[in-house]
Amino acid sequence: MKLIVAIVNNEDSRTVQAEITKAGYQVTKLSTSGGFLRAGNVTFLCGVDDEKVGDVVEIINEFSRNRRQTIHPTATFAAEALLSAPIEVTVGGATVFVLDVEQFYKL
Ligand code: 2BA
Repeated sequence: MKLIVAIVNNEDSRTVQAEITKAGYQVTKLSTSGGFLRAGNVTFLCGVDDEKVGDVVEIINEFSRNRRQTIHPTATFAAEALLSAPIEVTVGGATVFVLDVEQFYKL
């Protein structure tokens, strides 16, 4: 068994969650935020049999888009504000980790 940990943009999260569920997998949604942009994102936990990992990753890939996002240092890093111009970064689609599950219980 594997645990898929997928960090997804807030704007894609409803669709990703719906599609994972529609495909018959169980998923848990956590409200998280990125360390760099300090903006909200969503982390999904999805435990699946090894042979199903590709299927779930494909769903996440299909429904997660790349976005250009601008960070305004004045709004976040007050101390460096005078020195810094806005920074544009590409966020996503999704950041996905696949972990081995040592034990799994439903008690
Ligand atoms: P954030 O940390 O808010 O990062 C948002 C985007 O900013 C990143 O997009 C990346 O393009 C850029 N970025 C992040 N750290 C940077 C840095 N030190 N210097 C320059 N640019 C930087 P993504 O790579 O698509 O990541 C989206 C979100 O996924 C991240 O939000 C974070 O919450 C999570 N994430 C990404 N890689 C991770 C990792 N290795 N471990 C844990 N979480 C990760």
